[in-house]
Amino acid sequence: MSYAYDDQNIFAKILRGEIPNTTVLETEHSLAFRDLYPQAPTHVLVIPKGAYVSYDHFATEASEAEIVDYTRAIAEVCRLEGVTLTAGEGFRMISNAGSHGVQEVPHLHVHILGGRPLGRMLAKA
Ligand code: DGP
Repeated sequence: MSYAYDDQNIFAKILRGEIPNTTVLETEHSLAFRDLYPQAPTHVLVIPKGAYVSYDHFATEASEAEIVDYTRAIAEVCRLEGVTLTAGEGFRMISNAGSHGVQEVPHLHVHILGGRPLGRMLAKA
């Protein structure tokens, strides 16, 4: 079964310039911008420009150039935000997928969170 991508999702609209965003970094294949509802002092979303729903979709079907660009863009955002282990106190990356992952926007995004202690990874169910 192939992955279905809805090009009316909010991040597709951001990529088309139809709605504004606060850009942190733009590269050939990736865009990073601030989350509209930040949950930590650093809360940046990093998305590929390609039409991928989730990380598994991206890792399966993206080109090597896209994968390298996206991976490096995530690292560069961490550097720009001062949360790397070389310059700061660390961060958390989260990428939600599908209904069990509670993904609201069906375009691959990695949340980069930092700037304060983030607590345990998951709340107890
Ligand atoms: P997720 O549950 O992983 O799909 O998280 C989606 C995130 O997207 C959530 O933290 C809020 C954020 N978000 C939703 N709409 C917008 C928007 O229009 N602009 C920005 N910058 N962030 C948005």
